[in-house]
Amino acid sequence: RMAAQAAFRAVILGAPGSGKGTISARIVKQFDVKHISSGDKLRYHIANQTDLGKKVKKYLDSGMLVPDETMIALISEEIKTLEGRNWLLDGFPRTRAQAEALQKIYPLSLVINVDVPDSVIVERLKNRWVHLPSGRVYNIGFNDPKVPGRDDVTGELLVQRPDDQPEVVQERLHVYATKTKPLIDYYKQLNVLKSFAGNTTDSMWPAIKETIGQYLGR
Ligand code: G5P
Ligand code: MG
Repeated sequence: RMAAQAAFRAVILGAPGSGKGTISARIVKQFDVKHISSGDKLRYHIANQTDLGKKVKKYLDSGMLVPDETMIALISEEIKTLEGRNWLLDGFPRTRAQAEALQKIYPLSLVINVDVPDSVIVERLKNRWVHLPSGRVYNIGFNDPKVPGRDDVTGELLVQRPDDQPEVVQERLHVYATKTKPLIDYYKQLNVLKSFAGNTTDSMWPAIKETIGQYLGR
């Protein structure tokens, strides 16, 4: 790998609950890549009751999208702190306006599109438990915490996300289908899209790892 090689800039795209966070954690473990989850950032602000947190809470609770200007400002700031590093965005962009704003400042190396059936997603989200401060995610029967109801690293209590209630999940799937799914075509046209379909993370992971390895080496 040549020293002058440009940084790897990637996005993981997929419906709510498709496994973006889970796959991102595997990528970070395997490769020298920094992970930015827009949802984790927003939940951090909500938990800490910052001005931003107070402003965005109603959107997350109801499964609606936070306004584009707010998201573009937040994520641009985050990316700035990673100058020259390889990064992977999870949950951003989610609209055409966000995608265009990102592409203008940082043309992407790769967009990983994760395609999991809605029926599988709905079942998974019923069983999701999260450690809010870190964003660590568990699923009963898939990756159980070592001690039931407790985070593996800190031992702190796990909670269910308010937006994992079935009605809100339906709203999020609808928002994804109408606002975010069209980005698949946008990125196809830019020749950066790679799609991976399956019912489980384990079944998709080898191909995803192989693809990223082509950019970053093993
Ligand atoms: P988020 O936080 O970006 P979503 O809805 O896009 O939320 P989510 O729910 O975080 O995505 P994920 O990261 O794709 O899902 O999935 P995950 O957490 O890794 O996996 C889901 C569950 O399945 C977990 O329990 C995991 O353990 C389990 N799992 C994974 N693989 C398997 C498997 O193979 N088998 C089984 N059985 N289980 C598995 O956004 C939240 C909100 O923030 C706002 C919006 O309001 C949004 O609704 N927001 C934005 N608004 C505007 N613009 C943006 N850019 C925004 N970004 C966030
Ligand atoms: Mg996530």
